Amino acid sequence: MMENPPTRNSRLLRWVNKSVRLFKPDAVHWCDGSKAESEALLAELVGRGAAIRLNPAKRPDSFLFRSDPRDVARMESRTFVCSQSADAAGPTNNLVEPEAMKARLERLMAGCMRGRTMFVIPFRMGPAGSPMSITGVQITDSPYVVVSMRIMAHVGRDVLRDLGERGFFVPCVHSVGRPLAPGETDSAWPCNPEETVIAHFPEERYIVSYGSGYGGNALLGKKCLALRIASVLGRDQGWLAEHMLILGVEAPSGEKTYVAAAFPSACGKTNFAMLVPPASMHGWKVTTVGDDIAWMRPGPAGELRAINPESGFFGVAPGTSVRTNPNAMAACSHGSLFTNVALTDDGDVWWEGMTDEPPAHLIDWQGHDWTPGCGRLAAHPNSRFTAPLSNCPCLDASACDPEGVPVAAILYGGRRMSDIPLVAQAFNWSHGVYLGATLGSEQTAAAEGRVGDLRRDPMAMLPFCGYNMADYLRHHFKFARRLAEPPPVFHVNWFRKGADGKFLWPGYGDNMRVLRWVVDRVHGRVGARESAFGLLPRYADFDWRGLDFPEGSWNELMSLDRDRLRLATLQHEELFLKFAEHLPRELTCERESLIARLY
Ligand code: GTP
Ligand code: SPV
Ligand code: MN
Repeated sequence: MMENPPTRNSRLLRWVNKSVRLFKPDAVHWCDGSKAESEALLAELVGRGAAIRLNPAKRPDSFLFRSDPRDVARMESRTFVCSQSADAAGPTNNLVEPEAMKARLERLMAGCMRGRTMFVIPFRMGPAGSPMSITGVQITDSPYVVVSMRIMAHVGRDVLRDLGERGFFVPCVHSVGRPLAPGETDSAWPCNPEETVIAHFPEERYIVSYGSGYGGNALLGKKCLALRIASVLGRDQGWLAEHMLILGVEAPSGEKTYVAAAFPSACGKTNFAMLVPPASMHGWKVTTVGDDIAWMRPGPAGELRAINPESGFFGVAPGTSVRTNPNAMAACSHGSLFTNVALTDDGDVWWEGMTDEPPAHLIDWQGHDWTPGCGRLAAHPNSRFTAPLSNCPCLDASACDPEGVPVAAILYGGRRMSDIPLVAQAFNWSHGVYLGATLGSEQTAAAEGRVGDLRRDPMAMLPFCGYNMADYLRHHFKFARRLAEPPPVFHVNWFRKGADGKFLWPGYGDNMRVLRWVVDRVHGRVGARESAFGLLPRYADFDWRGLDFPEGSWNELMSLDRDRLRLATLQHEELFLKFAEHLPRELTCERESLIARLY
């Protein structure tokens, strides 16, 4: 079974052998990341009805998957940070003691791969030759995960070659948790929702995920490694792992400014990362480095440097259209995987918002006939496309630069119907950390929970921080001291609604107007006025070419209600109380000066 493994890394071999003994798969397959390997797996999946090959004339090299309706999003209630102490995991993570979790997993996972092939996927997060890149090896019994990982991470023979005999890697174990009895036919999307566990062992840099095949639960390089484990590595090694997109802004003069932005799940990172400026803003251009995760560290001159550790996009499908995000549409036009979207009669995909008029007939995400007005959604709200970075027409020229790109500004944003203005600049880094730490957002379909509920989501990292959230906030202050000059920080909100329940701000491409103000602030070209919330643009500070946005609407969009802001500080206090003695003093001071500004 283990004849001729393609590595001599002894830790890797020991771990793979141990996994074989425990999980008892029928076969072991070491993945080489080749196109042929992926094609063979996809052909097999199509053959047994677990995937649908889309019409090659419409969407070449692309496949549709339908998940079990109980396995459609990240499961935060089943996600654990198994640290040695409750203090290390902090008040916002689910904690189970490492030894107890391991005992539970050993019981749960004994023989869990019976009747299946165990795949070993060596992968790299980050550009080739980058000092910031990290190697992982995922063991999985899901061929869907194998073909997805090949898009989302770098998978190839070079990973094991570079790892060598002693190189560091993060071991990631994954099983769908559905062993097959001899002769038993497999379901199209095997999973085990009752027993799902996604466990992180931060001290050991080790991940085990059982029972789910979907997204961040199963593609372990993404949230598990590149955010939860990486945040811990960042704490220990002096860098930051963030739930951030990275984009480049090119001014008509050719000046290039990189911006990183943290928004919670399904709050517009992909759209913003691939923004198409309005035609009226001649010469402004946006390029994409990443749409979900940023790893940031101080560069040689004390500048802030960032890489996107991912090689693909795992983007929310609904709402994506030629009008809202033509670049994402192009990125998933070929060589892409689709999960839980609808199938058209001519073998293409469709989802809510892709076109104004829905097709007259579809097969919905659960495989049922669908017609407009039938009262059901055709695509699941958290349906996604998996597309390679290289497909993106607006990919930044430095997206794969091993040194990363220099980041000149950081944005934090949430989905807030009321109270929060379109944009504000923090007075300084400390105030910026406060704005990020107290970020609130209305819950989306990207995770279980009631959609629309407002929750505090510090730095958009609430579900992704692998250690004590308060220590993570403290790490931001420590980190900034290693920069020559901390970058300016901004707070944005595209989602404010008027009394009529409609969005006040057109959003999407028009967010370029906000981005331009940000870039102009970075380079000291435009003013701002002081308010209790932060530095605000004046109406005249914005580039309004091509948009008729009356000053009255602007005033509504930017308005601050002192009473409501005062009330909000109570919610901040509620969060801070949870952090107890771990809360950085800087944040207590920031809250005090905010309260002072409100009287
Ligand atoms: P994850 O991949 O889950 O981390 O999320 P993401 O932040 O990349 O999500 P995505 O960009 O796919 O967010 C999509 C949601 O944001 C959709 O509901 C869009 O309609 C909405 N959205 C994006 N940009 C805007 C905007 O400028 N204005 C408004 N009103 N909605 C927006
Ligand atoms: C998110 O929920 O923030 C995502 C999707 O980016 S998943 O990879 O499923 O976590
Ligand atoms: Mn995300």
